[in-house]
Amino acid sequence: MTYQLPKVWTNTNAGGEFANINKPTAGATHTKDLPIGSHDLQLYSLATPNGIKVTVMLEELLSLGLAAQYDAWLIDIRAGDQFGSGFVAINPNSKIPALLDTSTNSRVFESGAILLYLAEKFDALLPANNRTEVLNWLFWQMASAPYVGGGFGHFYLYAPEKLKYPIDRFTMETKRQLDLLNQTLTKRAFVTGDTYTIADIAIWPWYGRLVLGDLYQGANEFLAAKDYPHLMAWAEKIAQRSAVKRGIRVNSLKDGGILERHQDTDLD
Ligand SMILES: N[C@@H](CCC(=O)N[C@@H](CS)C(=O)NCC(=O)O)C(=O)O
Repeated sequence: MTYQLPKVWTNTNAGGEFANINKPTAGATHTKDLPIGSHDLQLYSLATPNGIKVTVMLEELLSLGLAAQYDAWLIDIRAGDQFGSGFVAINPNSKIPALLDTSTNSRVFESGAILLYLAEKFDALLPANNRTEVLNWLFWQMASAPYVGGGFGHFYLYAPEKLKYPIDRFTMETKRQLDLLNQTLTKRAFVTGDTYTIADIAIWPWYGRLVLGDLYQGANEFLAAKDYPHLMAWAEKIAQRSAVKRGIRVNSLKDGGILERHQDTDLD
């Protein structure tokens, strides 16, 4: 049905999967302090693609022997935890992931900024001789993934009805991005060259999991993921990393998930 535009938009609640938490205003809706554990790094997150980027990064740093111990606290976005006053003080944008580094009293929000912050803090996974290319792809991911998540995934899976126009539009753009990654990975073992970096860590939870069929049910077939063999091989290779296997379980509400991670949590 064609939408007759009113002169001024008002919120009539369009329905769909996240309608109960979506609203047109920013800021805290209730007072709630965040818990704080014993480590310098306090992560407030959930194992969505954006959340997984950070837990995989932290687990990669730990597996390199770096002192990146952290406390991971679950933020249940379906329950509205992201609108609590403590969380909003760390991320005024009310989205996971958010990080607090108590050693420098820094709040860090936006998953790309968190990856960059941790890479610089620990001098890892951001090679100095390829820094610009890594940042190219890190920023590419941050700018491109909303077409996949907010566009394709929303209309393919979450919208209250299947609408051809937005599904066609966002499927086209998602496939263009998959083709770009596939072409890039034809020439390189990892997205930015011979080594695994924060660019791979940012890109895999979206594009890797999408082609592996772990993001939106059936979407790997719908998008003909088999047509991107180099991307698929890269996705499978990264899925085998032990830090990745650990990272995707932290702050996860799914079976096998570890709701929160603290000092003694055994993830192996
Ligand atoms: N650009 C942000 C996006 C973060 C984001 O969209 N987080 C989602 C979960 S993946 C969220 O917290 N949604 C809660 C909400 O929209 O209320 C980042 O990469 O950190």
